[in-house]
Formats: sequence, structure tokens, C-alpha cells
Amino acid sequence: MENWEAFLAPYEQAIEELKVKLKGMRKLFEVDRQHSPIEFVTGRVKPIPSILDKARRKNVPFHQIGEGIQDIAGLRMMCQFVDDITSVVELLRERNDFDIVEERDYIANKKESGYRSYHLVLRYPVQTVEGEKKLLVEIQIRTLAMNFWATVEHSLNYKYKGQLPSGIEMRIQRAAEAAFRLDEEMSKIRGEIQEAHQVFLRKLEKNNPS
Ligand code: 0O2
Repeated sequence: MENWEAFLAPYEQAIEELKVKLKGMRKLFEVDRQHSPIEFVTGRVKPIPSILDKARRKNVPFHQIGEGIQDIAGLRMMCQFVDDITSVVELLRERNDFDIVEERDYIANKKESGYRSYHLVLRYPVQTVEGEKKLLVEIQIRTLAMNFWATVEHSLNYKYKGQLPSGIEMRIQRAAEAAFRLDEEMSKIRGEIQEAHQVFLRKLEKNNPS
């Protein structure tokens, strides 16, 4: 690539815009005193060495990197409860500022590693000095427990260059199941948790009247 900076600039722009928009969705629930299905949002542009690695792994020719690698721009939306993931996906499907071009449900169909998340691939329009560019952007939607597991597993894979020792591989798979059970347990006491949150908010308002 002759000029990575110029190639990646619209992706940076897409991430900045979408972070504002997706965080804004959370704010609207807060203002309305409703439970927000979105806990927090992060975003990043894939580092150049990771783009090149993935292109090599997936046999994507250099000139097709923008189409062949769907997560050059990637966002994550973290939720408290598994059911919140469905609500977030529905909210995103209703939006008209991008098109959803692919959905991958790694919650119903977990990966062999134990990975769970819901992936959406968007085509998002960015206004550049050369006119509009419609870029692919990946959004991963997961619970806090799924995120904890994925973050730890990602670091271990990085440390062991993708070849986890079998003892660790077994433990990390067990941890994935434990995270899944945690999500199930939390779903069962969801009503209690939300009521407690409302009590907390009311107390906060009483102590800090505006
Ligand atoms: P990073 O560092 O997270 O950006 P693939 O061919 O499977 O690599 P593809 O076709 O883009 O990729 O599809 P997929 O699997 O839907 O999405 C890949 C991304 O999902 C990964 O990006 C991870 O972020 C996440 N992911 C998928 N499988 C796993 C897994 O087993 N463990 C963890 N921790 N994350 C996973 P990258 O490019 O791997 O890297």
C-alpha cells in the first residue's frame, strides 16, 4: 500500500462517527430512565500489521483489502444481558444511516474456541474530499461476560501465537461455558437487578436535586 494514512483515514472517520451515534443510543435510554440494552461501546481501526496478517491468511489480494477484510473498522457494543443483544440488533436494523450486509450469530452457533458474540457487517457511507465512500464496518455485540472471555482468550492466543497448550485450551473452553452460565444466571435475576438500579437512581436524584 503506497499510502496507508490516506487509505485508513475514512475508516477512522467512520469509527469516530459511529462511536458518537452508538453511544448516543445509550444516552437516549438514560434520559428516558429506561434500562439501556447498551452498557458501553468501543471502536478501533485495525492496526496495519493485523490487516496484512489477515489478508495473507484469507488470501485477499492487496487491491481488494477494503472489500475482503470486513473489520478494518470495528466496533463493539457490550450489553448486560443476553436478551439485550437481540434488542440492540433490532435497534440497529431499524436505522437508516447504514445498510446491514451480513449477520453472523456466534451465540446460537458458538465457535469451536468457545467464542460467543453477534456480528453485524455494515456498509457505512463516509463523506470524503473525493466524495462519498461506502465502507464495510463490523460491529460485535456481546455481553460483559462474553467480552471478558474473548479479551482473555485473545491475549492468550497472542501470547502463544495461536497454539494454546492443551491444558490451557481445555481451561479456556471451560471458562467459556462458565461465562455462558453466568449470563444465564444473570438473566434469571434480571428483574431484581433492574429494580435495584432504579432504586439507586431515585436515591441519587433525591440526594442531588437539580
Ligand atoms: P481482532 O484482533 O479482534 O481485530 P476470521 O477469518 O474468523 O479471522 P472473519 O471472516 O472476519 O474472520 O470473521 P469473524 O470470525 O466473524 O470475525 C473475526 C473477529 O471476531 C476477530 O477479529 C475477533 O475480533 C472475533 N473473533 C472471532 N473468533 C474469535 C475467537 O475464537 N476468539 C476471540 N477472542 N475473538 C474471536 P480478528 O481479526 O481475529 O482480530
